[in-house]
Amino acid sequence: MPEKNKEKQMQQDKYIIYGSEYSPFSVKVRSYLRYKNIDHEWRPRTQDNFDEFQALAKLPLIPLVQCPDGTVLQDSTPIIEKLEERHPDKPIIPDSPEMAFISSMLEEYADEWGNKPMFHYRWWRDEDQIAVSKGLADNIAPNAVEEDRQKLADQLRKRMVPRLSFVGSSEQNKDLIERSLKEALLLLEKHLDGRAFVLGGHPTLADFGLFCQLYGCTQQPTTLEIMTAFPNILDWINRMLDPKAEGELEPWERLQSTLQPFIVSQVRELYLPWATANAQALKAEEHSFSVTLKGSRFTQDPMKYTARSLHALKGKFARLEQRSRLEQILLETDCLAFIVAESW
Ligand SMILES: N[C@@H](CCC(=O)N[C@@H](CS)C(=O)NCC(=O)O)C(=O)O
Repeated sequence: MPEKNKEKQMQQDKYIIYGSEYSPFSVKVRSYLRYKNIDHEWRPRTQDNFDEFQALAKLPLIPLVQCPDGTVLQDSTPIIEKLEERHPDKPIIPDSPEMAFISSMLEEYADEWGNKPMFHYRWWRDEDQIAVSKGLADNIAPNAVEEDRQKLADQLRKRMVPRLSFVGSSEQNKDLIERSLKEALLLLEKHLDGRAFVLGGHPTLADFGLFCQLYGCTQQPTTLEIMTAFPNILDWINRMLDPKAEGELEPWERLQSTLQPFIVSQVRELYLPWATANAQALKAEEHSFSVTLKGSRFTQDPMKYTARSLHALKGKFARLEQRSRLEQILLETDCLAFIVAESW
């Protein structure tokens, strides 16, 4: 077989993931593929392969996974859930229904709220805008001459800064978003003391969702500086870039003393009231909504995707046959009323 065809043939035997080192959701799926030992090629989306990417993409978003049979998958949560069905070894969804739900709820919080501080710090201050746009341009145009790369960095910075409002980053919301990251780091640092992964000895969906947003924070000068005070989190991020199982998961009773404060602070007091208000605003066809979170007024334009994914999370709860243990945990963390409420 000619060398070129052999190469093509080999490519068809594995998954191809189009992504970027600067895209938390792409890094999340790449870590998952690495953990599962699923044969794959990480293909950074660059100027050179942009047409190839566009021909495959239904949405203009990364990550995009092309399966060996040619099927294209997008959106990190369904990508992982689909691959989990096809590759059941080393499951990342806990066996126990209550911990499976907690893991999904933490992932949902990370995708929808945890992304806010990452994105806000990325594009708020000059120093971070300059560093990240340069890093992005280096990734997108690795073969361009320096002058063209600088031009691209300037264009990216100009394009991305106005997108801050998409995640609700504004003068009014800035303090709450920044405080939310610092509180999350303090609580997670304690939880990861002497613990390899969020739910115990191996990674679950919660780790993949949480770590990638915080990995993004290590690429930005302001958040990198903040994160140097959290060595357990930095070690865990390093582990999560190429995770290996180290042991069994722990039951809620063993996790509770440090995981419950994290869930209350981040899921109960931020993600759930915000996502619920977001869904209600969409239902009422409002163009903007406000909600009080941790005593601060937070205003944002509603996001359809967040309403759909909150609905999907609630569906996971509603479909559970045995949920008395989970109900008890959700009562203890004060999340239950939000999970059972009609919102859509
Ligand atoms: N819900 C999606 C979100 C994906 C997403 O927002 N991707 C960003 C990068 S992290 C993106 O592609 N933005 C547009 C671009 O980079 O062209 C997922 O989980 O995959």
